[in-house]
Amino acid sequence: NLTGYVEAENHSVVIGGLFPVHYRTMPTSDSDEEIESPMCEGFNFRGFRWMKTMIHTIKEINERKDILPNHTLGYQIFDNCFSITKAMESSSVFLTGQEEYKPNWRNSTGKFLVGIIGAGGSTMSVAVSRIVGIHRVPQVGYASSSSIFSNDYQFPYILRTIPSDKFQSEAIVNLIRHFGWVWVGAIASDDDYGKYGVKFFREEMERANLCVAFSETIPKVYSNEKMKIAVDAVKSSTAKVIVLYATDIDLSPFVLEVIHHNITDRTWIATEAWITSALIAKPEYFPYFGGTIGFAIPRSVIPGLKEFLYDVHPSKDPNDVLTIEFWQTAFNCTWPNSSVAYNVDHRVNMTGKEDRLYDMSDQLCTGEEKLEDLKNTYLDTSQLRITNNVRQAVYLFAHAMDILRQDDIREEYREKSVLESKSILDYIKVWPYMKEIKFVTHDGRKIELGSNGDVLNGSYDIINWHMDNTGEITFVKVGEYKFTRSKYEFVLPKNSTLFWNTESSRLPDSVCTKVCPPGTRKGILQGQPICCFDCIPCTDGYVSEKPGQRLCDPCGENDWSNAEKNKCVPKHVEFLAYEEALGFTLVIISIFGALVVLAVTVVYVIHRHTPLVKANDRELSFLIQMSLGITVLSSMLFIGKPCNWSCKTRQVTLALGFCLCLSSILGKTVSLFFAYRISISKTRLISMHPIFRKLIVLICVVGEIGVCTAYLVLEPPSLFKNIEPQNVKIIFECNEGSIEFLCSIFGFDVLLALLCFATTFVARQLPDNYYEGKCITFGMLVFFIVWISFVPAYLSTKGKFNVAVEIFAILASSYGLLGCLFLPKCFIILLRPKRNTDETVGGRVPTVDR
Ligand code: TCR
Repeated sequence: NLTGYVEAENHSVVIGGLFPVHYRTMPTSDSDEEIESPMCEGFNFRGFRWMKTMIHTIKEINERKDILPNHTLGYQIFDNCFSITKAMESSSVFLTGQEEYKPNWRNSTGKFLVGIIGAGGSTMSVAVSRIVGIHRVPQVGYASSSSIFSNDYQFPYILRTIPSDKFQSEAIVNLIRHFGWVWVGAIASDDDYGKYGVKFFREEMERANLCVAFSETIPKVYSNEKMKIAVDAVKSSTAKVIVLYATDIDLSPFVLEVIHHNITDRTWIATEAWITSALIAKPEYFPYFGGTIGFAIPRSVIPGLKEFLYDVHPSKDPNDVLTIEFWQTAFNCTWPNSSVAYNVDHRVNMTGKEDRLYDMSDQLCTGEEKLEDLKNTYLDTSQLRITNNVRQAVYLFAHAMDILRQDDIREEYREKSVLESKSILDYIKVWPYMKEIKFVTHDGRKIELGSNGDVLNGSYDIINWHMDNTGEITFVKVGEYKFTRSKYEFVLPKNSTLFWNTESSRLPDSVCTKVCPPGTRKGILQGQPICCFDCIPCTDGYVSEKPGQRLCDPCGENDWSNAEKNKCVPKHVEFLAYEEALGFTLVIISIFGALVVLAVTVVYVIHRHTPLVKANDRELSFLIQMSLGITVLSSMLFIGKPCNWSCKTRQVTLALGFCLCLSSILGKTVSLFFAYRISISKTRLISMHPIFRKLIVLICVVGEIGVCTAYLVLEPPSLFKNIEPQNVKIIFECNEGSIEFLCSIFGFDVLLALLCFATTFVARQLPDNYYEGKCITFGMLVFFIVWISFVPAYLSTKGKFNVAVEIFAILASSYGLLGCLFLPKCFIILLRPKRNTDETVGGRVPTVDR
């Protein structure tokens, strides 16, 4: 089934060629009795062109006289169908000359091979499986944990008794999360174990929203620069927790490097491949590697193994070179008359730092050396972990063949049982029984393999390195991690004591940036991993109460952030309070005003029979005093926390007060106006009857009351809490209800004021003993000035000042009127009583009707 071209005869040499002339191989099924090379499909024109070009070039060279004149080249070219299997198959054809699917291979034992256990590390297992896999030889890995073997397409004939590293990478991330680390470095060995392990680890970290600070590899062949890169990464990073994904053998040069650079204060997370390794767990490394935490295959006790291991002695078999070497190395002596050289570990020397000196020992071994005195990993049966995997790998074959045997017996028609046949095809028979096998181990553990040859469930021990009293490193089991394909269970009892190799032995923290304190939020740093961030204080009105918040939360409508931005506090309520200086002053002024009004009234009452008081309508004067009292006191309604009733009454009271005041003044000015007209026309017009003046007042006030009532009934003002979210304060103010009504009630007042002014302005020249006209004119001017300047001041202030401006205007205008209208008169009444006599009054001026 191998396709290609050969042209070899008559040539001195041939060049082999492999080209992808097809895109893929067609799937084969397990049940095929006859093993055949897979068929190819999908013709690849490009590959075909490459292949043709090789032939063309060889022909060209053969025709040329100037190059290789006495030789001609032949070729043997195969289509590899872009597949590893085909490529391996054809490459062995190059070497053996056999069509590989009918190979003439035989096991050197002369017996039939059921499968292979091994080959230890993942990278080696990959290589082995490439070759034995094309013949569908089952392979059981006991330490090949890389997740690539889960890929059934690439490695269909590999089974394992060690869990896939996918589980371990997940477990490591769960451990990291458990301890609250977020910023973790990773160092991998430069092989399928480290690289795929770290790849999975990174993916899991990302999924858990944690960050990998750096990820470097330890070179397989010692290289100063490459090692420096890894060590520098560890040294310069702020990550204090580092995952080491490597086997102990690959790791040891790195360990020496760490010690050489005196890198302490790091916490190492170990993978199962070095957590219990005697190569790393040396007491002298403890200052650097103490507190290491990681996962291990659960320990097992294998009955009888210890005795078997002790039953080793070089004298038993002079050809057992491994035992001799074991003995020589263990006891540091040379076995007499043996050809086995004393072995030196070159790899250790390669790092440039001698780990331990291996000298050729002059001492001869006596054979009396006691294994019991030896403290050696070989004899240490306290940590049987991978060892147990080896055992289970053997059992896996045995169980599979046992089931096959039972099936065999049942199929009685079969002449010869498969196990006895010498047919090369027979391991193909065993294979289906190995797949998806289930069995129970000697210590009661269930082993179950999935369809891709991975163990489906299992557990890891969580191991922490402590130092015991004797100065030895002990592997303390602090927890357990159980997993199935979809679930995991992380058991780390609270009371288990953990040793951390940090100052003060506290749990190390490995973060890029410390958690943002309350009051701040995480700010993304451009181009940096999510674990590195800025802490940005919350803006006003926003808070973060817990540490490490991504966003600040807005405070509710009634709340505002405090200065530290870690709490929402009720907003400050603003209104013009009695207690505060401004409010208090205004109250004083208004009460004082009311007292002044009262005083004036008292003076007027006492002197009610004097001409001055009687002149120009006494009653109206009293009304004016009363109304001024009302307006001055109404300003108090504006002070204090507004409530519904004060909002309703304040504007109306004010408007009515002014209305009463102004209409009374109007009553006076109208009569002055008439008096003036009479005086200039010199004709005796009927002067105004006093009742008309009262009538004016009455009509005005009743009209105003009507409008005010409508205002209060239809669209009354009400309390309004001004809660703007972006505002630091809640402003208590009055919503004035209908602006139209408000304008009309005050508009009416303004109209009255204008009328007053107009009439009195015309009549100001009236010779009047008490300057009534001039006083009113002046008072009205003050009134206008105050209220005109009030408008811009009112519009440009906010909150309580707004109210204060209004009160100020009320008081100022009231005081103005009070001062202009009554002060000069009181002056006359009290201090110039002479001027307040009938003669003066009667003699000089035409008296306006009493
Ligand atoms: N898988 C590693 C090799 C390995 C190993 C070990 C070597 C594992 N555990 C213990 C020595 C001791 C796990 C690999 O390459 O797949």
